[in-house]
Amino acid sequence: MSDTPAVGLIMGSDSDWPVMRLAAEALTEFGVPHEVSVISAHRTPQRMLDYAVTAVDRGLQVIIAGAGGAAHLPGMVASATVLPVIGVPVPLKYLDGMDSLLSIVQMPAGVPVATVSVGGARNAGLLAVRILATADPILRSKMADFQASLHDLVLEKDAALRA
Ligand code: RP5
Repeated sequence: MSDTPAVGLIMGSDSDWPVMRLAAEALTEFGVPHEVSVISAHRTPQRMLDYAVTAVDRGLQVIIAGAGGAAHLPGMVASATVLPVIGVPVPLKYLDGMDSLLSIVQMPAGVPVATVSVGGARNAGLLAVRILATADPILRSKMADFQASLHDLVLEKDAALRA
């Protein structure tokens, strides 16, 4: 895998980083080069569009977009790029992230966003790895090893219950 960022990790505010860093950590674990940016659909709309329309030419293959509240960033980015977009509903102080979830998941037909659970940034990172792995046998093998480690962990915990 080249050093060019394959995944663009964006979020509406730096206040989303404590959640979104889990996606970055998953990508780092798998050695996936990625870039991180704060891009707000509401406060920097032109920057958001510029990011989305230049994403393919810059070599990005997947975009992970996290936002909270009126979370329009993932959907608007998906409307301006052909790349797969994974949306992360970031939970805020009120409404337990339900506002974020519904804002991201309920997309109109024709403009898909793959939405993970509220706060599910780690799974967003892992899903990005799986998407990239469809064309990368080494990444596919790393994902298989990771899944095997999950399996082994469950068996260890199971055995510990009866120890
Ligand atoms: C959203 O507004 C951001 O994604 C963030 O979750 C939320 C609050 O942003 P700040 O007021 O903390 O900058 O657009």
